[in-house]
Amino acid sequence: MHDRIRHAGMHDRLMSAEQAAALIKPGMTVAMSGFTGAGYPKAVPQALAARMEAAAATGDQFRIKVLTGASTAPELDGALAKANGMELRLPYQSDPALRERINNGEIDYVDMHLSHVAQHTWSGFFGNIDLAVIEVAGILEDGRLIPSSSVGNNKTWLEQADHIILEVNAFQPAGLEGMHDIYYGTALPPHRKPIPLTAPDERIGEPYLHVDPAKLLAVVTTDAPDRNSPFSAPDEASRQIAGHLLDFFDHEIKRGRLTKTLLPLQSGVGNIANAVLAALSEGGYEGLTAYTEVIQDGMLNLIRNGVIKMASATSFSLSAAGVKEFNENVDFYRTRILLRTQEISNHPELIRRLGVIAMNGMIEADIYGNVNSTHIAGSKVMNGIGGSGDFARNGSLSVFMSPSTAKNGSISGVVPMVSHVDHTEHDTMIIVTDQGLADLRGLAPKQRAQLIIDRCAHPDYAPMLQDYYDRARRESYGKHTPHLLTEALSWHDRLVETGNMRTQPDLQAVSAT
Ligand code: 0RQ
Repeated sequence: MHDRIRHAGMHDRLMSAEQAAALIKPGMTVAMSGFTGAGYPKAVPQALAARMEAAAATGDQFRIKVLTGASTAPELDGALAKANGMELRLPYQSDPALRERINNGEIDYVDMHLSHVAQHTWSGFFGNIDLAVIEVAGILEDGRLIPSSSVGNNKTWLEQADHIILEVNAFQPAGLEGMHDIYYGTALPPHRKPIPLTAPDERIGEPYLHVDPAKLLAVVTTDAPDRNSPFSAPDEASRQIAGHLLDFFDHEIKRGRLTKTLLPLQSGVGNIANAVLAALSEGGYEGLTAYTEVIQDGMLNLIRNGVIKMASATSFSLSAAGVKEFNENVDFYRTRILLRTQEISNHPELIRRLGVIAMNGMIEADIYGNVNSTHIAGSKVMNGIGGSGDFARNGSLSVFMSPSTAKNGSISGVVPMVSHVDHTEHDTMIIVTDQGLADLRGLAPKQRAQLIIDRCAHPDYAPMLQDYYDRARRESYGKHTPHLLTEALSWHDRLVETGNMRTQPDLQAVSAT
């Protein structure tokens, strides 16, 4: 471990996770590293959860506010949620235990654009940051830090927190050193300057994070892998979605709006995004680039086989097999991957300049192209908006993808009106389901509605949508974006009441066919 902690003075701060966790007091605002299950602290949060549980056993409440880069893992979000130790959490999560507490109303969750977190912190919207707990891959002789498998908000946390605890994780490959590009030129208005990045592979910063040694309270050593959840093999719906999208890219190439190298790709989280990446490797593409947040298995494969020549991101999100592949070939990947802070990976200025193709999953879209990425039946959060809004609003193409039904056909992915809006009709350009693809660019609301019903709705739901839309066109108060307001959310209402979006007659009609 001494080769990971090369700064002599830092050895004095070495202590156990339990000793370090004892520095965290109830009511504190604690910023932690971690983005999509990578680079999060693994020991201190668990020791902290044990203290919280001990407090609860004696009738005391021990809760803190937790800020991260994005989602973490059972050792952090899961442990603190189970211990009922969080009063507030931001900006993105995907943990089942945490989700349950949020949806029970026990934790306040600020679901926000990931590119906004740093600047909102600098502006003080989250109050004082008492402490930061940051995983790093190592500490240099001069005290600079080798970032871990994610960068996320770590630069901001190190700068803004009063005190710092570092976890040095020996499991992270030493070869991560040199893979990061930390830009120290961001500022608040009116002092902003153009960010000098014009291609995904450009370096504009330095490979290390800075820390003020005077703020450093503790250094804890760990040797544990990241979350590495498995990806399921692409199912039929995912393969169909990928097929429609690739046909669309070919069409755009023929029309001269894209070239064979496409434009820098952003790909969201989840199985569908992974399936699209897998399909790209069979599409005859080469020399592609990615300007994205997360590198998951599908993207690693594309880099491995040369389809993607270079990827810029802020984090990994790999399966166990992906971690093995990465760790064994880290020297190969270090020349092809750059990890940046999330205010740069998700920066609207850069996404717009580079013309990124944004491809993200969704919960549902409505007939006009408004997209809900986050909520079930309007009130239960799934994960969060993450970076999807940063990319959708600013990309040159914004694609949203979903199977046309969920939960064995009881839910339609296309509804009359979304029950929560994350991406408005103005941000959504392409909607894809297993049924087909709707290119909404240049279309007015009524044209969009008919195209989405025709191309994207499942055959079980298309007649219901057509019936709603036909009546809305006749009876709506206004005829620009026709709606029947008392009926628009009835599909969700029915889902909550009966577990199914279809009415009894609809169900009978479906079972009769
Ligand atoms: O539930 O896990 O219980 O089976 O949602 O759905 O179809 O497997 O798709 O994994 O791509 O996730 C929108 C959640 C899609 C994701 C979402 C249920 C479905 C299943 C997962 P189960 P699928 P995916 C960059 C970009 C927001 C953040 C983002 C997401 C589960 O893409 O979180 O884009 N996006 N960030 O059954 C009820 C519906 C449903 C539904 C799907 N209409 N009603 N349940 N599900 N549709 C990354 C970051 O920002 C970090």
